[in-house]
Amino acid sequence: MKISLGIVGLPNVGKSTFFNALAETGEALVANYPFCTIEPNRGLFSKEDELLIKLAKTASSKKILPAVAEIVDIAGIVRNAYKGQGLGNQFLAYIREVDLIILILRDFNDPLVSHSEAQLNPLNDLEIILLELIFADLETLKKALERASERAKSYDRETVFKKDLLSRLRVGLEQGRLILNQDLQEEEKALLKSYNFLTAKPFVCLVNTDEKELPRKQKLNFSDFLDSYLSTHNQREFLLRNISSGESFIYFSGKLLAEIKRLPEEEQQQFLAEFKIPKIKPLIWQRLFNKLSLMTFFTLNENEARAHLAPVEITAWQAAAYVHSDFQKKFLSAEVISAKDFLALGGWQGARTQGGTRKEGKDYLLKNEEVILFHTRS
Ligand SMILES: Nc1nc2c(ncn2[C@@H]2O[C@H](COP(=O)(O)OP(=O)(O)OP(=O)(O)O)[C@@H](O)[C@H]2O)c(=O)[nH]1
Ligand SMILES: [Mg+2]
Repeated sequence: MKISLGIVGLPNVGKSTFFNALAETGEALVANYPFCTIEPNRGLFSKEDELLIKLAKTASSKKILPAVAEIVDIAGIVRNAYKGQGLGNQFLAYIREVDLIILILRDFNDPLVSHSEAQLNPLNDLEIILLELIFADLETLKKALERASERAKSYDRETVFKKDLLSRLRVGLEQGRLILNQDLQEEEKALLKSYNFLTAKPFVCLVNTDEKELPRKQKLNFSDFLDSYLSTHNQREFLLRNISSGESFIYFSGKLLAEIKRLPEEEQQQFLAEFKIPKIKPLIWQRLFNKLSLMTFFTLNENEARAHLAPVEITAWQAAAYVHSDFQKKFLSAEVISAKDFLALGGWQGARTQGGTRKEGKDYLLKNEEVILFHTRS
């Protein structure tokens, strides 16, 4: 399953610096002037997975292939970007492609790195970005509504239903509520998929913090975050309407991440421990699993041990397609065992002789961390 994360934020907030810290392939240019990034930088980052390493050892697999996701470093957004300010609104299309948005907010002072806003206040960054996404969705909605209104004259049931739904979304957006937070039925969500609305996408907030402040700020939840900066009543109302007070942001220091990346592996660990900084990659993976309701399943043989990402509640038949399209076309059955039992019983052979594996059909609902072997027609 291909998963993609997009980095979004005002110019010069450390988006490309964060991209470089995370991406294992691809490198972005980092510079102290705004709009340094124009075309998106794309890279991959993998999930460190101790369970996969143990499974590979037990299955004597030659290669280990961890779960990977794509990360896309996008150009900076500014006020009125939806109208074409800054680099125009072309780059909004790149945000439409991603599954999860990583919002980077600036909370570091540095006279050498200019800031597009007069004051340093990450609450303002957050408000500007969310509003720009709302305005961009309102533009999309306006066009979609015009099309639907023309067609609705024919009174076809589905078009009328769509038009009503789009009108409701518009009212919600005009009241400052992201589509993500609007009350929608599953059927309505499915209907909206093809529009790729920006505010329907889940997002995670990351705050690029002065390194000295990092130990203190790491513990803040969203309520504390709101209390830490100057804000107006309207700003608070708007933000609280869209972000739950218990949500926790990720605090990081772009400067430290860039320094750490230059060190050899052993020294990186020491550095993190000394400054009491948690590793950034596992934090991102944790949010990714949570926001997108993902799970992992494994395929294991002598050649490779591989972790796959999948949405929760996936059937064995759907899972087959994530491994190989042929596995789905020629699906006969799935041999399934939990990773824990696979390890305890010493691999496929031990598991089979001790009755540890089960034969399941197409409709079997996979559970997190199961090992699966697809049997297919020849
Ligand atoms: N002092 C300080 N500087 C930082 C930090 N993180 C990034 N920078 C610097 O800020 C400048 C901008 O960083 P980038 O990563 O290029 O920022 P960006 O958000 O990608 O910028 P655009 O692509 O122009 O929108 C660079 O000079 C970085 O070295 C930080 O935590 N502290
Ligand atoms: Mg950049």
